[in-house]
Amino acid sequence: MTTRREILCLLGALPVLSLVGCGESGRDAAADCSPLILTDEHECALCGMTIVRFPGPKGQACRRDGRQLAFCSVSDMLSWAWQPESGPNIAALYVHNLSHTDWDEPSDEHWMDADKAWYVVGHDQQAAMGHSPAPFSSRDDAEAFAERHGGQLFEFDVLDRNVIQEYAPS
Ligand code: CU1
Ligand code: ZN
Repeated sequence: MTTRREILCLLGALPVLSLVGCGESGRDAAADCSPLILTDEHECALCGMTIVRFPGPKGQACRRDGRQLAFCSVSDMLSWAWQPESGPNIAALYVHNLSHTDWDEPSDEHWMDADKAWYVVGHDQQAAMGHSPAPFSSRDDAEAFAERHGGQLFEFDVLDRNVIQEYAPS
């Protein structure tokens, strides 16, 4: 069934489009920046792969135009967010909170604001695309994870490509 939303998306250049949130099903994204529930319909906005069949914490972005993007990994979300053209468009970034859910099958009941998380970089766990920073709301949990799996703790503000290159070279 083709919905009105999909038709608007197919039509392309209507001004109303920025409010419709093409590519995401069943919600008025402009009015609601709360995290999506990921299904096997969602493809990573950076690499295009199906998101939910792989382990590791995922990421989401809500753009100022209301569009919501999902990512196969925290790593791909950060790569997108660090592109110069992305920055001004970001209204919110979310990551799975590993203080409350697990690495292998992170639950969509446990998203948190990306900029409030502690990240472990350089641990030994594999995410969808290889290494991915592991986000925790609790610093203690991040430290416990790093004791078990290796890696160093970083806050969002100091995380960048150089940190990833240094602590988790690909
Ligand atoms: Cu991927
Ligand atoms: Zn990806």
